[in-house]
Amino acid sequence: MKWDGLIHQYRDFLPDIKDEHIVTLNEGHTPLIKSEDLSQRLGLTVYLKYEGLNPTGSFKDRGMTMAISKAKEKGSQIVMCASTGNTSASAAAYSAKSGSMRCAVIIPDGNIALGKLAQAMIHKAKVIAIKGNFDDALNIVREITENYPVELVNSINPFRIEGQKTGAFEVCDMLGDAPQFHAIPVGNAGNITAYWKGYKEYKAAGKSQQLPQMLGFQAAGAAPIVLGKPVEKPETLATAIRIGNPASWKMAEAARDESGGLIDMVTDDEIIEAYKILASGTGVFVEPASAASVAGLFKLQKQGFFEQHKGANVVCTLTGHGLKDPNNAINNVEKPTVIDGDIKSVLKEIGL
Ligand code: AN7
Repeated sequence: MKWDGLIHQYRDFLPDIKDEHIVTLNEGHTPLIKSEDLSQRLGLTVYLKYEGLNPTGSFKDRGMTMAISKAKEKGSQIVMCASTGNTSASAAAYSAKSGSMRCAVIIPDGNIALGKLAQAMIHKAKVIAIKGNFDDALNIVREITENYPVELVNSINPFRIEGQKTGAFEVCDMLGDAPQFHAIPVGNAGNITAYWKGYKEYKAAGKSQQLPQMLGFQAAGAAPIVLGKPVEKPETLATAIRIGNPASWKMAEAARDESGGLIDMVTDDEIIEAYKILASGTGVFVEPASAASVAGLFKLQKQGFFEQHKGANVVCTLTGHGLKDPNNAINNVEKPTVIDGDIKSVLKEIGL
């Protein structure tokens, strides 16, 4: 199958853009993996939309191809974003691919995963670390992009949402219809907004028959939508979703309410448990924020939420690759023991 990236694939559903302006790394077409282990544990039929397999290792590439292409069409020379890491990695890579744009990113110092920082830097973005959190960084970026000829590529940029909604199209295309439930982590709330928009548009076009209930999950230390008020000092080890005042707050609530779904929160312990179960039981390595969707399903299952829905299809968006954040993995496993380098010692260690 020929795959030239999601703009070419889903052009009829996306803003107009000429071929010459399209900036693509052939993102999208990520696998929808059936998890027998999670299906059995949850009494559901669980599919994992593994967005870690996008070119920069996260779902952000879907929105970034659209936003950077539109910036190129406009003749922008500089793009800018605030980021907990993945947006900056993606913006940096797509700016590099554009061949004409520079990229500046503002990140919260000390709170972005190592892999993401490495990506932004190797793609030659101007990386600015501030003493503050994501919400502070986004305020600065908003102010600068309003007053200078700089293109904002956070998900407030509507082209980001447009690109990201293709995740829902792919789920429907691969599954034959929308699932009954769609579980997704919520940080700045762009992705839940995008998926819901995608599901609605696909159904309206006759490409799918049903709409899912959207199940969004925030980290307990950074759960403004669940608490109904901004969180001044968000804290979670899932640094990707360490966000206290999401830009797409209202639209996330609309996705929740229109779909008859919910937005709940999961603790860091629950996130890490789901993170380990995904890796050891299904063979899928994600970053902690991504595991929030699976942690949320476990929480709901314990509460009896799925009692009436045995075997129902549920799709979890696994937003980012585990290799983004190797420190979290290493801190949560037993370190290998160092032994003598002879066969006898190795056999003993394996238990043979
Ligand atoms: C792995 O990169 O906000 O609710 O600045 O990286 O659409 O914000 C990242 C968010 C989930 C939350 N999972 O998505 C950023 C940033 C991962 C993420 C989210 C993010 P939104």
